[in-house]
Amino acid sequence: MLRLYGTSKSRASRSILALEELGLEYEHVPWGRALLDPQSGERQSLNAMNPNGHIPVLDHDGFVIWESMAINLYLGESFGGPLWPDDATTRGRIYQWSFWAQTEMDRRDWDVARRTEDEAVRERVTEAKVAALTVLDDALGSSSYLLGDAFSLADLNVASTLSEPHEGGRIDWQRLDPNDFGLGRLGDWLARCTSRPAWRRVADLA
Ligand SMILES: N[C@@H](CCC(=O)N[C@@H](CS)C(=O)NCC(=O)O)C(=O)O
Repeated sequence: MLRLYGTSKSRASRSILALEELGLEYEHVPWGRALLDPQSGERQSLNAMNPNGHIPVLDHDGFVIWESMAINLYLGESFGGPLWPDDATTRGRIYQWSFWAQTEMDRRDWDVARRTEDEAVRERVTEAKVAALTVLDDALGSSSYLLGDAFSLADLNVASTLSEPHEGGRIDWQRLDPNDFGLGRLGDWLARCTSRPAWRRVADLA
């Protein structure tokens, strides 16, 4: 039994997408707003499962795991399928891009730009973001997907870090359009990923 905790309007969407793309049966527990109340049952239960107090958390037959990318790699390894290649070098690329998404894009220090009124800070963060996105645009080259012609967990993990399903294929809370920054390959790739049926299904979830 697979149970995923966390609203789709959060980083939990990455792992919900992995469950959907892998075609797995799972129960979704859309914890979100109630977590803001330290006394709520949801908050107490979440803290008991994840000492960091964050969603998503996956419970697989009593094995509890947190961190969205770790959950997705665990799902790939456990359930395989076309998103999980047989050879170690191709899997290495999936690890590479998953860690890249976490360290180069999902940056805590960039969160300050969200809360500040200081335009200069916002501009600096946007510039840094575009520089990192250029690495991704270059890596795509003439390929449809990060590992070649087929959608893989590398694409899922990176695209879902850039744009949650309800963000309409735009990047982060700023809703950046890669085409506005001359990153056309990235724009096309992101549109390909975020228009997949799984993405549309998850956008409609609580
Ligand atoms: N690196 C973690 C980050 C998880 C995270 O920051 N989750 C946020 C939601 S997007 C959260 O749980 N916020 C509520 C809280 O921290 O109380 C992951 O990818 O799973």
